[in-house]
Amino acid sequence: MMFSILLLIFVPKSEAKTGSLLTGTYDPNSTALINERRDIQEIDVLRQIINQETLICLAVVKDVKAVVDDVSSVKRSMESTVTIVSSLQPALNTLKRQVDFLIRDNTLAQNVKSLKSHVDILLIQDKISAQKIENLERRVDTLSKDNALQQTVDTLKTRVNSLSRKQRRKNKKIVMICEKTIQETEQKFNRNIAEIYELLKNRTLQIVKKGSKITDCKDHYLQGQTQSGVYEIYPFHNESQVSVYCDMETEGGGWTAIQKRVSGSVSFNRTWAEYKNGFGTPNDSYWIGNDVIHQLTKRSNSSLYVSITLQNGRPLYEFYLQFSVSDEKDNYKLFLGGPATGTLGDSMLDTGYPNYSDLSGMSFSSPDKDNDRWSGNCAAFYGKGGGWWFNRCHGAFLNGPWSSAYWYRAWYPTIQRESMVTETMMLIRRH
Ligand SMILES: [Ca+2]
Repeated sequence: MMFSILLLIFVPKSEAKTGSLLTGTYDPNSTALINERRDIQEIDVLRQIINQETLICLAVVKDVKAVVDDVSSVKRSMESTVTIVSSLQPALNTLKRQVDFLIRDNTLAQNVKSLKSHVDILLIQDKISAQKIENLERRVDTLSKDNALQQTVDTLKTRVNSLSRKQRRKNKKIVMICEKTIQETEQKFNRNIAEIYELLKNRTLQIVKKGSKITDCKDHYLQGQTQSGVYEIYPFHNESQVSVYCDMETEGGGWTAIQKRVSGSVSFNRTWAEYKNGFGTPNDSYWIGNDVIHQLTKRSNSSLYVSITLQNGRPLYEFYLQFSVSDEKDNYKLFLGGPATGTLGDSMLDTGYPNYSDLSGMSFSSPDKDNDRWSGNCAAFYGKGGGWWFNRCHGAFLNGPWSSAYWYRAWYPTIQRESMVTETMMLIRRH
């Protein structure tokens, strides 16, 4: 449109100038001619400018056309893209729904998160382990490079091996010495044992043969005899043995029975000589003998334990701390001392009637030998009499006629019915 307007304006003006020159008078220096020339020059310049602008316009038109073509191409491309996008829209919608579903699935998300954390931890641990390994490798390298340390270790190993060998040799030597010492000691010990055995054997044989050590039941008890029964004792320190009954159970055991009555089969109506030497049998009823009693009590202080058992089985007793009997020249005088303790009560030592019943200090009397303080003979007064330490006469008399109406005051006042007595014993034990 712009190109067409420019052509209409310039073409008529140029033709108008040229017609004027052809029709007038020619004067090269005239003003009209000069003006005309100047106009022609300007027209040429304008023509050149127009030509140039025309060329420019043509180029612009060409460019515009190219732009228009490009725009069309872009428009087509956009339309194609829109078409493609439209065709992909369903697939995009599906993907969007899947993504939304995954976002809503918290469990899966948490699992993924947990796994991720775990993986992170593993990675950290792996990193730490790698670091440790690296450090260790560096230390190993350092150590392996440390020749001085290695040399020290080798030196120490050598020293330890050397010391170990020396110690082994030393230990072996010590063991040999110890074994030799043990062997010699064992031989010496065996020789000593054999010598001691022979010594004890000979000594035991001597003791058994002579009975020099077994003076009473206490010796038997001290040698391990704990069963009550009849034993042999050697109160005179010679080969004269005496059979006695030993009570190994009462009040600690070791008691020697100087009198024992369990039946009336053994009469106690005996002579002075019989009481001196003893009579009866220890496993039943017996009197040990006044000489033996004196022998047993002359060297050591002794105690007396009187035991009386009644028909109902009730055992009664009285204990006197001090008991001894003098020899025959002194008429086997009785020495009795307290304290007296027991269930019988004291009927020998302190009866309340010292001039009549107390027996300590009294001589022994028998039916055939009157040593009592009474005008008559207490030992022979009671029908079938018996030997005893009488005063004027007694409060206790254990050798009376067994189960007889003549047995009077066996242990007054506790025992007043002598027929009820089933067993008596007089036990002595040295201190
Ligand atoms: Ca008399």
